[in-house]
Amino acid sequence: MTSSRRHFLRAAGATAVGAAAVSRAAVAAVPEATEAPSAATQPPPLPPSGRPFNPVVTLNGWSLPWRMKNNVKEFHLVAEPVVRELAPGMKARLWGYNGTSPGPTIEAVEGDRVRIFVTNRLPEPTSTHWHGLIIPSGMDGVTGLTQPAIAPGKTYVYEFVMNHSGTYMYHPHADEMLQMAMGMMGLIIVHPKDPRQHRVDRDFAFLLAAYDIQPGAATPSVNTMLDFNLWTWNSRVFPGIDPLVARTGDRVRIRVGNLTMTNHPMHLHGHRFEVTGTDGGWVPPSARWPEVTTDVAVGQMRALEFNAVAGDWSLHCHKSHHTMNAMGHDVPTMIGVDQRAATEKIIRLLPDYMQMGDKGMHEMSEMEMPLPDNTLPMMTGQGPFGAIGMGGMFSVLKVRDDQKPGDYRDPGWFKHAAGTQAREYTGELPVPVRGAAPQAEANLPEARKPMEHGGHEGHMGHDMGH
Ligand SMILES: [Cu+2]
Repeated sequence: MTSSRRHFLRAAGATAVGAAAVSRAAVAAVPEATEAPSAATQPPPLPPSGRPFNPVVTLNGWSLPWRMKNNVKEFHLVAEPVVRELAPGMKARLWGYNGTSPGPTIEAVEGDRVRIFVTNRLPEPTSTHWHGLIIPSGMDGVTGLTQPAIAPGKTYVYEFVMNHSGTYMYHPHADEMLQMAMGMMGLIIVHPKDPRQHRVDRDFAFLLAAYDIQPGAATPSVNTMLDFNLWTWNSRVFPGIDPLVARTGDRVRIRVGNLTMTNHPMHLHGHRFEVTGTDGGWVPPSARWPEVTTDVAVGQMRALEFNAVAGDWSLHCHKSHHTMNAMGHDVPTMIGVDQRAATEKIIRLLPDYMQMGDKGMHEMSEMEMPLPDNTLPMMTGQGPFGAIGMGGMFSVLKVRDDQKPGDYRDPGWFKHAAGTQAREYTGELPVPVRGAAPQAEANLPEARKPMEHGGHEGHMGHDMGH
């Protein structure tokens, strides 16, 4: 507890220095966003002298306050090391902006002239690229190409007009692989000048980010190319991700940007949605089609819209290994393997050894396994009916008839009306129909025994030769 308090204070203190130039509200807002699982996320209060807009709800995040100076909206980003809680039980040493990873969301209104100061408190040079914004080439933030790198301790200023409403991102364009693997990214939301345009009742946003943090460690491995083990929304994993809370019938928008190294098919249960926007702008209504899953490829943003239906609905990446936390990768497939003989031998050496997985891996979601410090279980989360057995890129859309407009507090679990929920059946069953098997089961090779499992790469290639 003491140590978590220390991290909390250090993160908050570091932020206060950077944000002081912007507004006292920033300082007040940051500690919650840094450390608290902000299940009660509320849209931030609007600073004065901005045009009205419907604020976006950044999951487990916050929006950066600004100050007005001669009709220019001034923001101050501070690139710096941060501590981010990925979910209760695990903190990571990341790099971010103004105390958090991702950095705060920048919200502006179409037509706003903005001036964004970027101060570098990292140990190496950086720059900030404004992904998707149509601005002068010299403001594009590409180190070496459009500007010199921002050296440690230096501040650069960017100034341009937010010409198009939509969803955009910011991230470094200097030592990109490392700086993005460390969590440096943020959202830019440009609201329409006319608030009646593209209007929704609830507007959520998050960035997909992936980290490779070995069990027991806190700093990501920055040279990992594809084999990341923590799949996050706004640098949080389930069950640490805020639920998306709405009222029945609400028009809901979810904006998802992908700054990982692979694509993520985002899947929503219980609704048909349309992709209404990308980081290239709004999709004309005539070009939209219904979906329940949409792929968000690397470097893309997708805005999904739908009318909320009452219930508890999963929203998740459909790559099933992206809804698991670390430790899953090197586990051999054990389904159908009789481990008794091996287990007896191992227990003589390791009395605490547990034999697992021969009936599938669900049991892992129900047991409390001893884990290294600062490591999350692979499959976790408790629902009203038992273990949910998820991690990573998963959250719940909670839609309720009586959720008050503007209220984002977690309403608890859905109460299903009588007769609308799956239940155990103990009555008489019809004879099940089965397809014919192509050959006798006896002719199939046996499942691999654990001892024959060598290495974790290239199974197919090696096994072909045997
Ligand atoms: Cu995914």
